[in-house]
Amino acid sequence: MTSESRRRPGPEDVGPLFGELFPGERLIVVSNREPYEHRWGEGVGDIEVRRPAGGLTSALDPLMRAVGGVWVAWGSGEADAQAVDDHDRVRMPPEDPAFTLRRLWLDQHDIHRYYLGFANQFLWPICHLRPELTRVRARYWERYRRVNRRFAEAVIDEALGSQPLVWLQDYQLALTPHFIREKRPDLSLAHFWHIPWPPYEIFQVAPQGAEVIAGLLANDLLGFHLQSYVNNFLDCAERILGAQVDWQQCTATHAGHTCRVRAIPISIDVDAFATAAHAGNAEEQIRTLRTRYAPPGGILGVGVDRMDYAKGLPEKIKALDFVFERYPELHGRFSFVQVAVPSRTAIEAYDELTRKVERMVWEVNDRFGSDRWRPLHLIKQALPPERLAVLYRASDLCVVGSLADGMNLVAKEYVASKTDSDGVLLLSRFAGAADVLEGHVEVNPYDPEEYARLIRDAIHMPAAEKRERMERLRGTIGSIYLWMEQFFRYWAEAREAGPAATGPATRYRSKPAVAAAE
Ligand code: ADQ
Repeated sequence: MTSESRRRPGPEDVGPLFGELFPGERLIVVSNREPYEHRWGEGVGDIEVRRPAGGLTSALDPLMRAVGGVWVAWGSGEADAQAVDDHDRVRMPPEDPAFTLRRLWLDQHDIHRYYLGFANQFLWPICHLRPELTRVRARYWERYRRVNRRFAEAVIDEALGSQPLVWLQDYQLALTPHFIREKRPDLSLAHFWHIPWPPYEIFQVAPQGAEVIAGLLANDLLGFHLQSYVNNFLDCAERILGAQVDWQQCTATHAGHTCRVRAIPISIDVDAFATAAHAGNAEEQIRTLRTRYAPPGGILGVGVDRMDYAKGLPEKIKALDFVFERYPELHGRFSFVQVAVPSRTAIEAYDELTRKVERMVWEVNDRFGSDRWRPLHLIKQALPPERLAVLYRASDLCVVGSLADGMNLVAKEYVASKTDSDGVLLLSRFAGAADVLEGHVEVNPYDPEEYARLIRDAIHMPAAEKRERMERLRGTIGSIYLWMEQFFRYWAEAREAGPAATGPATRYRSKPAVAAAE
């Protein structure tokens, strides 16, 4: 059966699938970010519910609605504490309560040291191959451990008297599986790591690397986007922690427990983007966007990224600078809109990046722009996915120029929104998406002249080639629901394989693991 002939699973399929693989079982999802926030409304004492933007939380929402269960997350909304009961629980979604959101609270030190500190100034840069941007501080690590333990305690509390499946998300919670397993060795734990895992040569910089790996190996299943991240992780597990790795089975055994490590590339809700790109007054919105940003009768390019050094924004702007310098025939014929929503602004590297990007955009516009034509537009705003879908559809090409990226959902969102098959996706070879997609134009963000040439070629690409490439892209795009299905199938296999295997005595190459470091 081809990917075209098989119906793409939708949000309505995830509940039944979970029920089929795990009949009658409860699910606890754990993530740093929460799926719903409570905020103060207009009137005195009014509380409103908001869904923070985020592909993953919106994709897990249909699952939780179908399965019920509990979602444990940081209560980050300003009125969150007012909305919960005495056990920090609130039923969600508000219009049709189906699952329990269990909030835990972070104080300023937690946010600064656990979230902005160890998670975002150590794990994020090290996993994105930027050891020079790491900031190693004992207080960050200490607080990361403490907050991870509190997430574990909330899970243990919610699991009291039952044996739910526990699904953890991402790099903020690397130690939580270990802390859960310590108290509840009977629970089945699975984890998805959304960012890359770096090669051993880079990860060995991590002073607490052994503990981080041991924390993750307490899972029964650990998912990454790509096999190369799986291999890097297993290599680190073997060389840093001394875990026993079975390279054939892709498992690692540590402290008598075996964890299966699998590549499961994430995707998006393809139909939701396709539908949004055509919704209601989409045609009118497209005309408005093109009138505002594209030169009359000309070409419009788009980029959508969080303002993050991993996304390669200065490199992209440098390439666009070369486009306008080398190809003057494009003056007044081509404009580029970069949506770059500021994130983690309390961290200096991010603040510096914002200033650098603003300066570079200003310089390009100053050098090449005129009264009637602006080459670059920088939009530093968060846009709802429906508006992004229309912007994608309005654009003739999309440039994703990451220097390192676990997957990159924007690349897939562009393809899903370009239902008319008349766009070109330029995609960095350093984004995970470049490994799974076919039909994009691959760029190397470190080679600005070639990058510029490829943008120029994309502008002139014949319609037939665009269509042929878009069709190949569409055939390889996957779906968030297929990702979930694959994840659950691996999880079911891991459970069927029975209780944790007992491996040989562990040898440590560096520091002792979490258990010994208590
Ligand atoms: P991110 O680093 O956040 O995700 P990405 O995969 O591109 O990177 O996802 C960003 C999401 O935010 C997209 O859904 C995008 O539409 C949205 N977004 C970006 N700018 C926005 C804006 N201005 N307004 C509104 N929404 C905006 C991490 C990893 C990735 C991995 C994902 C999922 O770093 O590599 O693909 O998790 O696993």
